[in-house]
Amino acid sequence: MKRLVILISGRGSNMTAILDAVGGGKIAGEVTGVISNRPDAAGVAIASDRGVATVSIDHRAYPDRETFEHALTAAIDVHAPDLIVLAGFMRILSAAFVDRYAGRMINIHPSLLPSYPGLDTHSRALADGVRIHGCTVHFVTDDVDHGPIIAQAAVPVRNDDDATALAARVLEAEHQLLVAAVGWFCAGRLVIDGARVRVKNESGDVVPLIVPAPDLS
Ligand code: NHR
Ligand code: GAR
Repeated sequence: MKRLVILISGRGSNMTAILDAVGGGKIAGEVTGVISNRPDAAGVAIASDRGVATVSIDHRAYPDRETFEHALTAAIDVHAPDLIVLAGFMRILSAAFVDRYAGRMINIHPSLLPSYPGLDTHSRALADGVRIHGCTVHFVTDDVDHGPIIAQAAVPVRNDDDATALAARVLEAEHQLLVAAVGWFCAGRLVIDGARVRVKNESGDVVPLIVPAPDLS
């Protein structure tokens, strides 16, 4: 069983999707801890209700990123995780931090990277008038939102979409995509090959996911 630590900042719906998939035996792993940089994050209560160890490390209580990350590293390392999942985690991480966990930290990002890195992805996609939007799971590197891409899911942009409606459609895709990617990692199927990621034993489950999605189980 792979040991997973999930980092969150808010609602925790992606975290919950992982907990559900672990509970349902779809991921060969266990979530040993959930860490939030916001003590009031709704996801913290959800995780602790489910019996997962939670820690809040409020970045505002630290003088700089370095001391915050020092505390974060300590909280992560007690779990000796095989994989760290950024699931709606909103703090940029330094090169030193990222290097420590190279090849074992992934992020779910709400756009089809390399389009729309950073924040406010849905409003920016609508402002540009794109007709296809989506989400990406990638390995975390120093170059924010530019690490090797593991998987992507596309959703249509509809005429009457506002950012809220579009975000909701993307979020559904995120939950499916993140569970698939974490499942592949835990099954030892991901190989980083330069800028690309190969999924070993690629079959029908490794299609560019269009929502409504094929069954990934
Ligand atoms: N860190 C590194 N080094 N590399 C990545 O790829 C990272 C990362 C940290 C977070 C998630 C990312 C996203 O999916 C992520 C990827 C926050 C910001 C940001 O600007 C940017 C990208 C992401 C997350 N954060 C502000 C900051 O100053 C704070 C914003 C806030 O607190 O609301 O850190 O989009
Ligand atoms: C998700 O849409 C995730 O992709 C996004 O925040 C949301 C968190 O929702 N992440 C970022 O924007 C990272 N900057 P959740 O807490 O319900 O999983």
